[in-house]
Amino acid sequence: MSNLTKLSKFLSLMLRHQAAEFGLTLDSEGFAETDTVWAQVQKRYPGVYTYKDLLLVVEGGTDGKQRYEIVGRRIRARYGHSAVRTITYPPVTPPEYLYHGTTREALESIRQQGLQSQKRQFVHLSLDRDWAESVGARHSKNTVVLRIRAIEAHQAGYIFHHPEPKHYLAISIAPEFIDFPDMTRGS
Ligand code: HQG
Repeated sequence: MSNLTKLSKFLSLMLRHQAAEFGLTLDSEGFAETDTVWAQVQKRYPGVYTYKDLLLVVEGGTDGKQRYEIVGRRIRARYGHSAVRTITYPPVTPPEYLYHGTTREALESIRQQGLQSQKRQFVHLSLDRDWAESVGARHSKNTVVLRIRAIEAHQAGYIFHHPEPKHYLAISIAPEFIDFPDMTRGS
């Protein structure tokens, strides 16, 4: 793991999952004081990182994900939060289709219950199939990409958010808005 990836994972731990354990108070949009976050980085990794490293991580990962943002004196994770804190985002109109990469093992349950946010606050959806494939591949080799008829769900009252160029979020997606691949053809 590169040094900056390690720093990014630590920011994720603080800003997505365990803010209180690091003395951080997230506001309703998920922001914390950047000074406090930076102090925690220095405490955990004395002399390892410069403030410029923090800014580099915020600028974006080599994988193109913009996981964090700094606004004024505050910093936040744009997406990925555990359900421990309710983060609010403005609603948006989604594109016609969005994609979700999951595992073959989860399919039956998703057919029954639809997509549920599990341990996070939101279900994470991607703009394109390839991206969804790589999200699913984090969990298993048996990746399945689902197509979400997002605009139809939106018209039926589902609320979507768009916190980062590659990601859309929704609290859940009912099975009726999900196009499942025809597994009998091995697709
Ligand atoms: C599955 C990463 C059974 C769902 C990525 C997924 C992403 C169900 C897993 C972001 C289900 C949750 C989030 C149901 C959903 N029954 N399984 N009813 N509904 N699932 O990690 O979307 O690199 O919480 O398919 O890029 O994999 O960290 O969500 O497999 O954008 O910045 O339950 O995290 O970003 O897994 O990933 P996760 P995810 P970072």
